[in-house]
Amino acid sequence: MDVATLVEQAREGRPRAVARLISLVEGASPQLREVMAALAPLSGGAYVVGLTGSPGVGKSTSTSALVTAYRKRGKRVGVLAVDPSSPFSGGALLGDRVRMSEHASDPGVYIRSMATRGHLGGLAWSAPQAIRVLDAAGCEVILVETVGVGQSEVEIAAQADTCVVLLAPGMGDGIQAAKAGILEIGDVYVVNKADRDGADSTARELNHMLGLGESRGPGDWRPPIVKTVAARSEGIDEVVEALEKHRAWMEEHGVLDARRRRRAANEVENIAVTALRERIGDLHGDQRLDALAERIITGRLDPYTAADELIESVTQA
Ligand SMILES: Nc1nc2c(ncn2[C@@H]2O[C@H](COP(=O)(O)OP(=O)(O)OP(=O)(O)O)[C@@H](O)[C@H]2O)c(=O)[nH]1
Ligand SMILES: [Mg+2]
Repeated sequence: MDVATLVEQAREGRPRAVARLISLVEGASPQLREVMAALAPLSGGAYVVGLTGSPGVGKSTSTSALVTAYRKRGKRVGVLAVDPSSPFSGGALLGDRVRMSEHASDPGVYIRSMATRGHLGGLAWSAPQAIRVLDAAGCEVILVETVGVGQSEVEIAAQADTCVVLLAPGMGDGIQAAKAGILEIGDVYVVNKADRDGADSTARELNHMLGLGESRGPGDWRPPIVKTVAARSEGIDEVVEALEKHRAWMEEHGVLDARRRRRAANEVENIAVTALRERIGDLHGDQRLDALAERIITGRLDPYTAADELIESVTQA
């Protein structure tokens, strides 16, 4: 099927076409150029929410409950579950499919898991493109769940319009959160599993830690802390309320535009760096690289100048 037809069908919200387009993204297909060119004028309408937090904290359960909450408000919802550490989509995310199964027959919901398939640039490169596909397909809210709290997961979540950081009682979560660098990126904090002991103290500890870094002026956003029992959908309406408040605040202060510009700039940078790395990678065994190496080991050239020459030679033509 040609790209124009696929894009047209995706725009009508046909799940198969959306799936095909995201598979093209996941597989770093050469057709992506054409796909992205066709999607460019169609996207920009979706509100993108990132959810991150330690494994098992309840991200998928919360995501599923949020889908229900947004559906009640009449919104079309996309869910992207990304696993930067895994080359396989599906495996680790199989459980999620079960948790999301109640939405499987709802045409107003599109759910997809995605992995890196080990290609260069990984999800930093492909997640924004998958988001663009869902956006063009008419999803008004896109929930992006990242598995784990490593650097790349945090980066993906931090690039959303609004970033939700989840914690749960116990596990010395406050300290873990601080270590993972997620105390800086949350716009909304959720203490999930509030049916368990220690939720109040986790919320207090979090509140204290957030306050420590505080140098906020009037009108600045103060990330709220919401307690939830996602498994029973308790507190989920409050999360939606916090999200809507953050969105309104961003719009009022020009932050939404700024974030989207930064996201687009990152995306361009990632594509450019990936292209450059691929071209340089193609040079292995090439005589140009060998010649530079030869001049370095014989003391005729320093590695910086050699790198400049290399960049120049791969960016020509
Ligand atoms: N007691 C309790 N358990 C919950 C709650 N929310 C989720 N769980 C359970 O916690 C476990 C993990 O939930 P998930 O939603 O899969 O957590 P996750 O953060 O998506 O996990 P990964 O994707 O593996 O990182 C499941 O067994 C859920 O049923 C809650 O509010 N209270
Ligand atoms: Mg999950």
